[in-house]
Amino acid sequence: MKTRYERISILGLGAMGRALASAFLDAGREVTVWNRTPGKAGELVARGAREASSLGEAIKAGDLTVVCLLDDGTVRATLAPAVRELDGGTLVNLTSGSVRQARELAQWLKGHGVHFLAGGIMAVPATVGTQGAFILYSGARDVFERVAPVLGSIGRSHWVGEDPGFAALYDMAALSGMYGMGAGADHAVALVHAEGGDVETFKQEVLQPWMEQILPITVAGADANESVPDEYNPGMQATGLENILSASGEAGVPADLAGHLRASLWRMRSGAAAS
Ligand code: FVH
Repeated sequence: MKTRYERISILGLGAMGRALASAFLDAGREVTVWNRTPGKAGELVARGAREASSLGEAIKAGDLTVVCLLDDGTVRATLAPAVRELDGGTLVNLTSGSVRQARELAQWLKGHGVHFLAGGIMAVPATVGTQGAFILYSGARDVFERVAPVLGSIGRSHWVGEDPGFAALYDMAALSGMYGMGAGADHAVALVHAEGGDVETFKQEVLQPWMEQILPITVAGADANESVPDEYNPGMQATGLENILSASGEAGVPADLAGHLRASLWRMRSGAAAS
């Protein structure tokens, strides 16, 4: 199959679908868009995109179909009536979902003759198409190699394996890290606020530089089954968490998160002591 994928069809014009379409337009591609609810394509049409009046029309217009909808159920329900139109075509799904969902979607589309790649977007709409954005892809390597040059317009492309579930796996795992970091930052700010500290100063002058400094050590020490770096000394960390629990209690800030972290570190310390 030889195509340069000049014509891209985007299914889904939520915040992310619009950002993807915009980046493809910036890269000079011929873009056709479709959304369940019409009326979201105005700016894109003004910049040269074409709005399809039906899903089938959108699929036929593209060499490459890029799907970015709410969730896996939405993708299945949307594609089911039009799956015959996709036979022999190439589809990249950038909708977030679970590992099993990605594997099952890949199997279903393969059964309909579709060249498929699963994706996980490591970007927010505002960073799509910039240097900071990167997208995880998994599925057949030859499909990835064919479409990678085109997909480079929306962010740096990382192929993470033949198993179509792996993009979702790494995406969900990375988001888990992000939510943990976010919950920690929320708790930190709540503490400062409750004790009358200057939240903005704390965020800019303490929290951000501290998190930047500690991030590589935290990531390196993330696998409790591996040897723990000296700096991570779980015994010291578990004792240190007691101080956060005390500070939370004194400030009247719920300490659930620190409580969970303490339990986890105590488990790690027991494991380290046993080995
Ligand atoms: N936005 C972000 O920051 C994150 C970054 C990482 C990746 N996620 C994932 O991207 C998917 C889409 O996210 P989104 O931000 O575009 O989401 P919305 O703005 O809420 O748009 C949702 C689109 O899905 C369509 N849709 C919803 N339900 C249905 C349905 N039953 N049938 C057909 N389409 C449906 C919706 O259409 P409409 O409501 O305008 O008619 C939008 O096109 C998502 O997986 C994130 O986890 C984004």
